Amino acid sequence: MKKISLALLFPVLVSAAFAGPFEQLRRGLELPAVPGPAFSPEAPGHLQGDGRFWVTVAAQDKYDRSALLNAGLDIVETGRYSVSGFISGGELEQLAAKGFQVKSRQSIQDYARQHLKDFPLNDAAYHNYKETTDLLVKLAGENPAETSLFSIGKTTEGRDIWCLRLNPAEKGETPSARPAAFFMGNHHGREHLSNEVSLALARHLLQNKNAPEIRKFLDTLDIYIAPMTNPDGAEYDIATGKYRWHRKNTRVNADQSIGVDLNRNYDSLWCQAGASHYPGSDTYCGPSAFSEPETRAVRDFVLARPNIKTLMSYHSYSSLLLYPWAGKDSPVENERDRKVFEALAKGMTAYTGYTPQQSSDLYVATGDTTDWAYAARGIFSFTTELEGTTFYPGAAMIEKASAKNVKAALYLLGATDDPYKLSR
Ligand code: 0X9
Ligand code: ZN
Repeated sequence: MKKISLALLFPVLVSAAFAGPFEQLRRGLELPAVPGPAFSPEAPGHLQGDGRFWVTVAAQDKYDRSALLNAGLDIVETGRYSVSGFISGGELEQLAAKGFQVKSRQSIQDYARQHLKDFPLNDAAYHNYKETTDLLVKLAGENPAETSLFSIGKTTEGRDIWCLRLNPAEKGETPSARPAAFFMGNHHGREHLSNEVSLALARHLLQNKNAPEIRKFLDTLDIYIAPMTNPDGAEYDIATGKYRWHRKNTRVNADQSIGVDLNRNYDSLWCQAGASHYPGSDTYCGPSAFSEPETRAVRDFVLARPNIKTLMSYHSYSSLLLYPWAGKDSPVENERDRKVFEALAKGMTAYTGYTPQQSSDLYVATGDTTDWAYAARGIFSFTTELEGTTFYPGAAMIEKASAKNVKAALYLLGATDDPYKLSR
């Protein structure tokens, strides 16, 4: 009931956020006024109609963080005593009543005024969808003996989700008995760095294909790299020439809000803890598990390839390496598997310097890629939260994050032949 009435209220709150009533809303909630932006570039018209707020809320531990996620907060930054992130106007209104202490809040328009300095012109080094496609076509064209390129499915808007396969023995969708590793980027639109790291991995493997340490992978493994799992979301994020902090895909929901959170749409405890049934929420789980063409494409790809042993889903940001379970507090039940997860995490973070931990130690969130892949197929699946302090860390971060994450990926590839060797 509550959710239905919130959904009905949402358009009202959104429009209230854009005119005089916004001030009323702020006073009505008895929250401190947000200090004005340090400077005032042109109004962020590209965010018109976006009713989200950037908030900082007191949170002491993973239980507080999980409760906040359940209350609709899309947690982006985690501090010792607080978290920050985006929340819809309707869900923000409920936070105080639910016992949370909102330390600061600002509309996404004010947040953008403070954060959009000279981007995205300076970010030309990042690959948009066309550039990503072109690069993959180029890599495949230059390395016909080692690679093949195919689409694992179409998105909501009809874009292809490209997957580069590195395997000289089997091409395209031909099955393989070789152990396989599957790398994915850009489940979340605004996390453009995750596309770059995936592309850097593909480039590194092919540029060094004759070096013995890479050749052994090409000769024995079946490697798949899908850098842009959510191209609609990534394109939507940059479509106006200014970033929109868009996380989800671009499905138009019943209430006209945009998008389903693909990392809440997998069928692993779907839409229980840490996911929202409210379409306007950034963690909206969708109308049903696998309701989205993007997650169905990943599901069908994985289920069709029982040879997949390891999986990496790149996200940003926080410098973390996360492994199941994400959807519950308890550790992976199978002790041998747990040892493998911990050993792989330790091995990879030796190269990145990131913090290895069970996903739910960050917060409990259901329906993510890695829980599903491990539960469905026993795949050793990881989420990397790349480094940085923003979704838009600038061009220099591409090289920095890629260098260490490529090394971590090579470590993962080194274990893909038999991950259980790490439990012995
Ligand atoms: O919330 C997510 O989907 C991931 N973080 S992000 O900031 N990139 O959105 C984390 C997924 C891992 N799951 C949990 N931490 N429970
Ligand atoms: Zn993400």
